[in-house]
Amino acid sequence: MTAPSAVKAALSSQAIETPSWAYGNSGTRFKVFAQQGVPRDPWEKLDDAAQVQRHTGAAPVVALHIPWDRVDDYAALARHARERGLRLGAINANVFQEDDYRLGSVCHPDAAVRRKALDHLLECVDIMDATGSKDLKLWFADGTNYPGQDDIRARQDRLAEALAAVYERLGEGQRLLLEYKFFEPAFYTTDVPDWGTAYAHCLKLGEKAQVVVDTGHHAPGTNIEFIVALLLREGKLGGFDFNSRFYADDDLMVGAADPFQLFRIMCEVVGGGGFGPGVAFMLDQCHNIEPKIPAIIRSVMNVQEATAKALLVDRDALAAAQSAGDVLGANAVLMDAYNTDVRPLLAELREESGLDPDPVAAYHRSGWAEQIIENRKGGQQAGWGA
Ligand code: LRH
Ligand code: MN
Ligand code: MN
Repeated sequence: MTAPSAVKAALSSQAIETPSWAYGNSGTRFKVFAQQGVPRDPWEKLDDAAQVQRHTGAAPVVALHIPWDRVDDYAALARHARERGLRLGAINANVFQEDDYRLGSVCHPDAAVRRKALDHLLECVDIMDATGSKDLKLWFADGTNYPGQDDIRARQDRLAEALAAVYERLGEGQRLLLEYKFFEPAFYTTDVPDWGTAYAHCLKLGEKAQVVVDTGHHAPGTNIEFIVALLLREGKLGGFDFNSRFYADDDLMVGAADPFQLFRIMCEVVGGGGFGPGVAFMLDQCHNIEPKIPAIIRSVMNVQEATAKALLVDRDALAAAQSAGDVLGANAVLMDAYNTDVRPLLAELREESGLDPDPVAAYHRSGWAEQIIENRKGGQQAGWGA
């Protein structure tokens, strides 16, 4: 097994990005359950994110969603983040919540709607300039519900045109991250349904364009780690939207439904050289019925645990077993790492960094939950689900 000191050193460099919308009220299309103490604006979302960082030391980045996090002064918002030991991460564009987008956004048959959507994407790059964010994350709800409704290939052309215009606008060090999702809200065709479509567009665009793997956006049984391995090999894995699913795009806590899958994904990341700057470890989750801040802390810990196990894999032993054709031996190397209890190692790492070994307990003791319930009335809805 890899030496614990090397595992700890690698873990200390991991930055997990939490989504601003995870701090807001959310729900399903049936009901949004408002919770007490929920942030009333983006500033307060960052205040909560700072608590996650304070207790985990591993979540220094926060993703924004525009317009859910619209403010007058984005540079001031970035300052607010910095003052709390945070930085602003991906800017998530939103071209799916206006009446104009009934038939799509950048793939819409009407050029005026496409222009409106593109303008929003370009505005998001302006916001990145102001916040210092490096990543523009694009997810399109575009698609059709009925055969014949629109021309599948023409929609791809429109998509390519919009992406090229956005790509052109990117500055030095900025990336376009394209996210795919196999269905929903469109049911017949989806314009970016899979990694292959996202990859084909990113390949044409150039090296600043990469694919985002949202773990909840695949059909049951999909081998996500294979996709990760392949994208990494091609230099096209931009990052993750981590979450768990049982059925569709459930947005449950990462590592809750299938910690073994998360481990297998992290094994490919570590083995493929994707651990380090370049691959963004973002969460894309909603906490509909559970308290939000502890759920986000738990999610960060779940990612750390899967990462620690992946780092523990004895790569030399694995390679030896693989090249000897030792099927069971190779599998045993992986399972040894997966079955290791890494919680003591992570507790030790936290103590060495001056943190409480138990972040959830430390949060509960901190009094923050009581304070926000007392001080904040009428929390903001995350942005959808009503
Ligand atoms: C779409 C998605 C995408 C959105 C987020 C809120 O299902 O995964 O990343 O921006 O949810
Ligand atoms: Mn996502
Ligand atoms: Mn999703």
